[in-house]
Amino acid sequence: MAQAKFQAAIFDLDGVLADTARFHYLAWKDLADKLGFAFTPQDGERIKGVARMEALEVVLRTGHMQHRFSAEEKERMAREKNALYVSHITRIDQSALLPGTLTLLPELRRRGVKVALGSASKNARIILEATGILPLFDAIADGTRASKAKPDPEVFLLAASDLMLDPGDCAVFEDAYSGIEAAHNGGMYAVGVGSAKHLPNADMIVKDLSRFHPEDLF
Ligand code: B16
Ligand code: MG
Repeated sequence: MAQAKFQAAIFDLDGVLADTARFHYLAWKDLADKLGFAFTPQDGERIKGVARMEALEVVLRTGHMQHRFSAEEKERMAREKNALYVSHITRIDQSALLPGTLTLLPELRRRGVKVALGSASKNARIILEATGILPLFDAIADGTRASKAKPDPEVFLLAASDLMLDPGDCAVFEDAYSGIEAAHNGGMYAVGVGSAKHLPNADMIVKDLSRFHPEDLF
């Protein structure tokens, strides 16, 4: 499949660069346990790439409790979940990075390709710092800057704008269906990281970043 050459790579964080999705899952499961319903790893698939308050709705719907709580109670639940999540991610180190992260990002920079983050997470910087990869980014667009959740392209468009590039010059790497949609909604090429079964909408699929060949797109 012949592709245009792109000038920038925009990476999602959880599930693409770092193995932090399981900490989101564990922290939401803790809430479900307290509320008295099961939240399985399969249920956890549905919170991937989803912004915090929307993820809370997904969790509450799983237990048929979405109408039971006030806005204030939901804010408190999200705060507690986040405190538990942050307690996990402040303890991680480079070993939390997924295969390929530590080779691909420096290789792209060596080729003159711009490297940006496009993550829904408000905790992205903590993870980049804890894993030591913060200096590898030319731009960081995360949940502290974007107000609209994927599949809205806002976070990816912010990254492109930081790099002063057109969306069509950027290729996005994503592990979530809604993230692939967000890339397409922004006019960007989308590399799915994971399985074709979960990401049928991706332009290209790699199992993980170690399987991606930079010369194919950059
Ligand atoms: P936070 P990504 C997303 O990060 C996660 O996939 C998703 O599970 C999480 O709910 C969301 O960030 C918000 O995270 O609560 O830390 O702000 O995949 O877009 O890098
Ligand atoms: Mg993700």
